[in-house]
Amino acid sequence: MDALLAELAVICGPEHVLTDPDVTAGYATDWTRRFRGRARCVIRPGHVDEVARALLACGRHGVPVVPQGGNTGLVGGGVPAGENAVVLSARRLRRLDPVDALSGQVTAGAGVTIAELRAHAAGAGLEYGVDLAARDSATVGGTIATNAGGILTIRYGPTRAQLLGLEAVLGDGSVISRLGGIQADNTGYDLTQLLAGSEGTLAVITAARVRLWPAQPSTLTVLAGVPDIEAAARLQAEIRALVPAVRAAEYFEAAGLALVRAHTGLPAPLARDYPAYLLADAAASDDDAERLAVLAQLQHAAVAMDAQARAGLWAYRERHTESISAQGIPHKLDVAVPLARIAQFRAALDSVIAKADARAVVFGHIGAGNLHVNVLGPAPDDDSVDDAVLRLAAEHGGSISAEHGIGRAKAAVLHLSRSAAEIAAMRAVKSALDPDGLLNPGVLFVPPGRRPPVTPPFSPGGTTPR
Ligand code: 2HG
Ligand code: ZN
Repeated sequence: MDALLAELAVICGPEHVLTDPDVTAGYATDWTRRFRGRARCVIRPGHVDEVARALLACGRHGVPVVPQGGNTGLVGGGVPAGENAVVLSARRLRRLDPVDALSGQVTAGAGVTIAELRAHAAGAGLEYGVDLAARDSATVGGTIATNAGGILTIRYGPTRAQLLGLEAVLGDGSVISRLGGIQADNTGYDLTQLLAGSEGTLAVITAARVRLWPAQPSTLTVLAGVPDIEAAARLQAEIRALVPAVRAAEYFEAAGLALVRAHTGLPAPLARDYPAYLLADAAASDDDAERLAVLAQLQHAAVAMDAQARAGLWAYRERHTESISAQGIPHKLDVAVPLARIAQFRAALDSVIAKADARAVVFGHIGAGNLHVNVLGPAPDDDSVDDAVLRLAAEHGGSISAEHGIGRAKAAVLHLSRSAAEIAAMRAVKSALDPDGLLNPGVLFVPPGRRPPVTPPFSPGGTTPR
């Protein structure tokens, strides 16, 4: 056994240092199967002190560390690229404190899943403001590191909006901890917010103090057929104008629905087929429901008012990801564009996809302008369609990553969404906190000597010069 493995076995316990390639392969391959490497080993520390000692040991041996949560990421940010790195799985950091009902807060370990945290909060009559299809595997630590979005973003904001403080270990083994839950705390740089969305490049997150919201469960879900994305964008705006407590506004198209139905055997959701669909979910009163009844686009919608019927409608949206994966390895291009330009973007996307001789399945969180463009056809290592779609989003004043992060997948095109000055500042932060480049090298920033930018640089104001 090499010296580092022996040290890690002492720190974490030999049963928590995994080296069997059949076992470590699952930690070194991402959910899409597009990004895969090999792990020197996988460590599963059970306490923040073990994380700190493990990082020090890896640093002494000059071995990089890839922090990983539930491994549900979609941009290759939680798996190694080569064969040298240690994967640090945070799944055993499973602290879950009693809910502090007085402040509406709770402290949770990085390895607690989103479903567990949501159930824990619900037990106290409160709600954790993040929910997503991967809720049973995605973890608190992973969703903070990626600043995950999800279906409730239009109601409660992304993960970073839920955070009051973090406990985390920096590359040099020092522990920073702000789990006191003080809301009024204006004492300099906000390190919690810095680590949210840092994708494992600055620290290993071990626990979080999060705010909880008064529970406001869904009472009404509608699934409406619409002629196109413009109509879906308009309809969600009309619904949100009439009903104050809309929780989600989701979008999918006929092609995605066909894949879902073929994969799951679900029946058609509506009496006839439509080119596109809007799924909206609200904590609606009877008065709200009556107000919605005036909308012509909802005349032929499916309406669900109990949990089972609501889950039935949500299945058409939430089972897209697995149904697409059953077709092959998708290129997942998670973009956001201003709603005012979403129809123009969608039309231009068709010609980009046709040129690439590919097919696209488009769905997402339309209330947030967030579309998941899943492209099937091109080889996993062929980035040309990725570049074209991401450039198109930037040209339409959008973002190349709405909620999944940059990871390895988009590091080479970060300049499409960030200015040179911003990237320089981000690199300076990285060098200050992780001077030896121990944490997640190759994520967020292209490693030196790799592929140069292929597109014109970002210009302030959100559009790329043509
Ligand atoms: C979702 O919204 C997830 O369901 C996954 O963000 C999106 O599979 C995808 O592209
Ligand atoms: Zn999503």
